[in-house]
Amino acid sequence: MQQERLRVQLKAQRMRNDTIAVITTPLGEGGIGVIQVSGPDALETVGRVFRGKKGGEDFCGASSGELFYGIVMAAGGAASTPIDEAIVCVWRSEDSLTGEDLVEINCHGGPRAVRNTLDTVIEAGAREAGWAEFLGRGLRNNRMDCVQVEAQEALTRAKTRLSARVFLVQYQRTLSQRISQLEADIDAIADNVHTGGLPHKDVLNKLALLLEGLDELMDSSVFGLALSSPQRVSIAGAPNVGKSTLFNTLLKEERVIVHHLPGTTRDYISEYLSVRGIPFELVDSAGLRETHDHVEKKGVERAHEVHKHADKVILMLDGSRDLCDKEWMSMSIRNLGLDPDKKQVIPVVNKIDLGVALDTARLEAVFGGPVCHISALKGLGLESLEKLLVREFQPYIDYYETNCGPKPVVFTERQQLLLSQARDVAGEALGTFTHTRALDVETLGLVRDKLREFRHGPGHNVSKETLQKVVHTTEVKD
Ligand SMILES: Nc1nc2c(ncn2[C@@H]2O[C@H](COP(=O)(O)OP(=O)(O)OP(=O)(O)O)[C@@H](O)[C@H]2O)c(=O)[nH]1
Ligand SMILES: [Mg+2]
Repeated sequence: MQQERLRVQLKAQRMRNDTIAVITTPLGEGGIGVIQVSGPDALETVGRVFRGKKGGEDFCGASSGELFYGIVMAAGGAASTPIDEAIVCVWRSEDSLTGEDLVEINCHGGPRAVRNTLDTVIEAGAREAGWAEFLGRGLRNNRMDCVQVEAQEALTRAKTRLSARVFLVQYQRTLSQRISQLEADIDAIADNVHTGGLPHKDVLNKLALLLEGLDELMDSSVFGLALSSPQRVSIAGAPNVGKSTLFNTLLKEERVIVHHLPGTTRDYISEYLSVRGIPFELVDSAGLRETHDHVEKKGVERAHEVHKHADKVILMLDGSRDLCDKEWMSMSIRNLGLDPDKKQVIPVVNKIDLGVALDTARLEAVFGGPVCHISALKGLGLESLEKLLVREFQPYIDYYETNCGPKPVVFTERQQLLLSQARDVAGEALGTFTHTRALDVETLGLVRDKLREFRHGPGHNVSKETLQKVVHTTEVKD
């Protein structure tokens, strides 16, 4: 048992220090594919299979940023066959993303060409690894912290120009710096408690400021999470009110079938949509009604499920006619099977181009908020609908649109959870201090620990579990 554990430990240690090769571009058809080779023997490994066009270059003695143009040859001596042409760039450990010697091979794109080059590098001595392990080395060697790794991952999945911008700003350490500033503030308070240098009023002020800082970051998470995990918006309503027409109009394409006969849409369909830079997943589904048609019935059941799990629901009505008493009776968030506490319902009156016969004042009273008036067919009133969709993000959109400089934004659930824990403990410390005038340094230390974990992961070392929490795209290999 003990021997087995030792064997696993030794293997893990060996893997931590060996030379790895990773394909860092998507395996699809494209002009260029990139393979990164990182580790103590990166230059020697690539040097075994790469021949510079000029010949005689000192590849292994290259310095950071040097570029070489040449051929990747099959491993196995001078008579070996060419595998691909490539431009190779060298980064020495002090300048590289991983904190190790790094060779970047830019070969021809396309799954086969890239795979051939990777296989050659592996035959020359590197071990194939995933992106997570590659980034993990950067984490372990303090080239990046967890927040930067998360930002880099979020950047690869960014759906809108705004999200790419916000993630880049966080990758450039804006959020990390704000967190370390809060950590330093905590240290300063704790130091003053030890030396007894600060009057009670000043400590109180500093604690309140700390809490304010944490709250401000917490507020940003609504915006950041909407960018990293797009909210689901479903369009609900009776058949024929114009749901599919709105779906097409918002997407600016004839994506789904529109017809004057009620009961046209059966399956649900979703597409990504950007509203003022906020990505949403928009869903169209069957119109809600009692029906004996078996297929339509299935569609209605699915539609109910979609609305139940959506983050926001656009509840659409046909404004060109009023509802009958029975319909008004069923017109409430609960009767529609929606949870009033969990989601935002946006009532929308459609077909205003035909004149409004619906009692919209009564509708406003039922939902206790503004009602949107639109014509999905003529494209009228869509701005007000879009405004309502992004209203809770508006201050952040305005901030980023007016180029006011970098702003820290919390953008993953891991970050949000740690921050809310830090905030709760800080609130406790403030409460105790206000009542007892004694500062519990241990409690303050807990806040600091949560913030450290925010930047560096649990235990401040990079375990497989940490990586898996931080990087979702690639499975972390043992
Ligand atoms: N005049 C007018 N007609 C509209 C408007 N929006 C939709 N329509 C028409 O209403 C009819 C139904 O539109 P759909 O978009 O298919 O309605 P739906 O709610 O998806 O219907 P189901 O799929 O059956 O649930 C079509 O003839 C549309 O052209 C509008 O704003 N004004
Ligand atoms: Mg439809």
